[in-house]
Amino acid sequence: MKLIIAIVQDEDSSKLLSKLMQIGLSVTKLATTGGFLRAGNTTLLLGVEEDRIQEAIHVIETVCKSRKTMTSAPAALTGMTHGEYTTYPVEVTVGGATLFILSIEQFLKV
Ligand code: 2BA
Repeated sequence: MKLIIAIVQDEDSSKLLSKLMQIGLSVTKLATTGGFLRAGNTTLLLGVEEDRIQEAIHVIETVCKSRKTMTSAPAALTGMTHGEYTTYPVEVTVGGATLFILSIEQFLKV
């Protein structure tokens, strides 16, 4: 068995959860926050048998779309007192999904 940790955008999470449940995969949904944007995203935990890993990845790929969002990056103000900063908008492409796939030593329900 493997553990898929999938970080997805909130907008995709409901549809993705439904699709994964429809094909009989067990999923746990966590509300998480991205370190860069400091915005909400969703992390799904899926314990998946090895022979269904590609199927799970395919569903995630199909549902999760990449999107562009604006964030602000700090920039030094030229000619201002030392240490003064302003921000400027930066476009960032987020997603589809960030996946970590780990081998599971033991899977128990006690
Ligand atoms: P965030 O950390 O909020 O990042 C959102 C998006 O901002 C990223 O999209 C990426 O396009 C951009 N980004 C992140 N760090 C950056 C940096 N230092 N400089 C410039 N742009 C940066 P994704 O790559 O699709 O990542 C979406 C979310 O997946 C991330 O949200 C984070 O929660 C998670 N994630 C991505 N890579 C990760 C990693 N190696 N470890 C843990 N979590 C990760």
